[in-house]
Amino acid sequence: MKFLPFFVCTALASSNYTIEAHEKKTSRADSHAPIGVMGDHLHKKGEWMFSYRYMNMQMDGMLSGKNSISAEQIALTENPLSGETMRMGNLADGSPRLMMVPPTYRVSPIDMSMEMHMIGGMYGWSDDITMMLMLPIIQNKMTLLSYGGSSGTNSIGTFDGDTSGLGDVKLSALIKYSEDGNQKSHFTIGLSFPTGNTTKKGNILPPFAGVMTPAGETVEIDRLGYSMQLGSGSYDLLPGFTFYDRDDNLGWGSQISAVVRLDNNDEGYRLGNRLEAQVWLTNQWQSWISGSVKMKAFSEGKISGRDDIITGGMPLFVSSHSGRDQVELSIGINLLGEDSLLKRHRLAMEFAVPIYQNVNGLQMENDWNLTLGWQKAL
Ligand SMILES: [Cu+2]
Repeated sequence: MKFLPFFVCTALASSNYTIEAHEKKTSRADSHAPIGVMGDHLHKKGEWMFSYRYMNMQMDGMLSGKNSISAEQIALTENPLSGETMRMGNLADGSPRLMMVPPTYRVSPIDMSMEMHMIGGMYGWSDDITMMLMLPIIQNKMTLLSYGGSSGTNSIGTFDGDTSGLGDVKLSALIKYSEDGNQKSHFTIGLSFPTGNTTKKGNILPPFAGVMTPAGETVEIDRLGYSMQLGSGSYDLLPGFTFYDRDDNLGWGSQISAVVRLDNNDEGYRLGNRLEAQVWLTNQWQSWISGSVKMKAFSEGKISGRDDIITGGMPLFVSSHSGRDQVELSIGINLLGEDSLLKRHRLAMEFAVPIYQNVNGLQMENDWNLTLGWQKAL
């Protein structure tokens, strides 16, 4: 028993050290998945975490199925929306200028960036259930090329379209399924609310520019294409399952998740359902830095129904030109602050490139995706 006082003294003297050691044990650079993975971890009861992610998805050129298709080829392709009536700006007297959609596409997307600022909050409801709220602010920007006349490949100039605002807010519960040492798994069940605008309008450079209107001057149309809208317009169910295991400094994880559209939106369509699977490997080089490689595959269905106001001479106005299968590879870095001001601040980066894309109809080709993130647990 003479060891007891010694033990107590040592324990008291080293209690600071013990707390730090404990934190180091539970907070490791690799205890979060690559930053592109959402809802990868749980929190302890009463613990808060705030996060900010900047995401940039860059699209370049067009695909027909798996193959690249040039803007000129698109201008020679028949448009299924041909013959529909659309408003293209107003006449001098202020009345709508109604035009018939020409037989072939007159506008082709050249490139697009979809930027997202995502503000996230997590809260440990209990040790087994973590609530997660995600609030996205979206900025879409597209550059397009217009062709003059009702057919042919006489290009008359490029123009930009952009939309921005709040996207669909998502609320999820992460429910612990198992925990055995470093091996953890949880279910996710979430709901996406239709807070993103689906009625954004914009301008296009019309095929009659330079003839009926001044050269280079854009006119207003009543609704931009599906991919420029900011939300799904529907309530979407977000189920998922995440697994993570680690052996010393080598870890691996996987997540299966889905987006199930629960209803048609007010515009008369629903976006396709989405199924996604990702697997990642992590290697922690130091307790404050880990690297990762990840493979992600997803399959997204076509839009069912359509928005009758979305029409015109552009492939992305066709509702069936939506949904795709894609596989991408990414590398990532997680940093974890361990001392003073930086303590428990996390910074992370992930960069992904697609290695396989197969789109329905004619759609833009994904070039790369970048995610930067900051996280802080309280
Ligand atoms: Cu968290």
